[in-house]
Amino acid sequence: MSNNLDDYISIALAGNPNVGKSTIFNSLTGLKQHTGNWTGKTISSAVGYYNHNGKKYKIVDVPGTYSLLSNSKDEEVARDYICFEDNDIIVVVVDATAIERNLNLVLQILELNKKVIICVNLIDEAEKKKIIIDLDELSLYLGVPVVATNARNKYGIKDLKDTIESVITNERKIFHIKHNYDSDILKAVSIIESGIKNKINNINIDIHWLALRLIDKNSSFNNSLNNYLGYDIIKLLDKELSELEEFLKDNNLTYESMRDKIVTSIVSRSEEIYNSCVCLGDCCYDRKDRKIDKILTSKRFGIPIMLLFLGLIFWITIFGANFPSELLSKGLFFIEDKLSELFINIGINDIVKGIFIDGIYRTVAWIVSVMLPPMAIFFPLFTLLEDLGYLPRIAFNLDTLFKKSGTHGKQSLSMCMGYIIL
Ligand SMILES: Nc1nc2c(ncn2[C@@H]2O[C@H](COP(=O)(O)OP(=O)(O)OP(=O)(O)O)[C@@H](O)[C@H]2O)c(=O)[nH]1
Ligand SMILES: [Mg+2]
Repeated sequence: MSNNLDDYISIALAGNPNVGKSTIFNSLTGLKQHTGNWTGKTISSAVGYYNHNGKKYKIVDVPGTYSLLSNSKDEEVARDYICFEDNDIIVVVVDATAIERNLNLVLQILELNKKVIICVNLIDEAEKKKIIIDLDELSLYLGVPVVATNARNKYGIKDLKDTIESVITNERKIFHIKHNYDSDILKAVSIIESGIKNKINNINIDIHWLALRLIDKNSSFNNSLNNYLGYDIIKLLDKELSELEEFLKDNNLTYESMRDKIVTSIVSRSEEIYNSCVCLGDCCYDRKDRKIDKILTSKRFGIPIMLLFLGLIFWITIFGANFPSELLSKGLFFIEDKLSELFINIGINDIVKGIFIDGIYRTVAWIVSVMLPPMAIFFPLFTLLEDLGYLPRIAFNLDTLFKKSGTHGKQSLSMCMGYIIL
């Protein structure tokens, strides 16, 4: 391995404490970084190296942290490393059994607008607890690739290496999804953002993120930022910061209330994403149901799918009934012949025979052989649609149309049954 560190692609392995970062680090590098079942084992950043598909990677096991916004001294090292170190990619390790809590840090790291991959570790523990995570949906919400791992038995480690490579080579794109803050935050951010744009050139940090951090007025963060930049950005932005103070005063806001708004917004977004991507036990079926429902009742596909379903049922009913109808009529008319012979043999009067055999029996035989097979086919199929819950969707799809003639969408179902009976 060459010693020139410029040759290496640098990876920061970040995440909440005790989510398996060091175990992943060891699996990737073959090293033996200290792991154990208590939090805060990694207190300084360990560095390791590995090769993959001819490329050389340098990976840093960053100490665990819950937030980039905290004032805690313990978390400063991790925060500064994640925010200011010029890494090629950040792999955020999350605990599959505590996705919602872990998403807070994920969303904060995504705001940096850097290359990020989410590694959902402890997937085996999640399986045991019947926690089902829709990784594709999670990836869509976050705009970055999501890989599932069980670092203990190295499951998913190869996939993680491949995904890191595909993001580095831009084969997999990262979509920067801006977090939706309320108008007060956005106004405050825009004041600082315009100052940064006008006064500072060649800044290697996302300006929107930087403005968000500056309205937070976190002195520990500001010190680290000034160290990183090599000048006092607060002094440079004094005009904008006084404009911000005025804005806060005019709107009865404080730095604390702004900070609360930012944190609350991230927490509720985490909850929203968690509810859409993670489910316990059987609730996944509900989500699938909702997806199918959307298609079955959509303007575009609702009516064509309905016509297809009903067309198929009518076709099976009408053509499928021919064969049993024929069989039934043959059988019943064979019985009619036998009954006629019996009536003649025992010498029953022609009028009585006419009433019972040619009248009552023949009429019932016709009705049974013509109507029973289509009904025996149509009603079970219709019941099946009802059990699948499709009939209310048909009523919903046709409701607007039927309302035009002063009736209800449900009427379409009685019309379907009436058609078959006719
Ligand atoms: N079942 C299971 N256990 C895991 C997995 N990954 C890690 N562990 C275990 O989880 C515990 C914590 O793992 P660490 O790698 O030390 O976690 P960490 O994120 O480095 O923790 P800090 O350094 O304290 O932030 C250890 O006992 C690991 O063996 C996994 O995928 N499945
Ligand atoms: Mg560790």
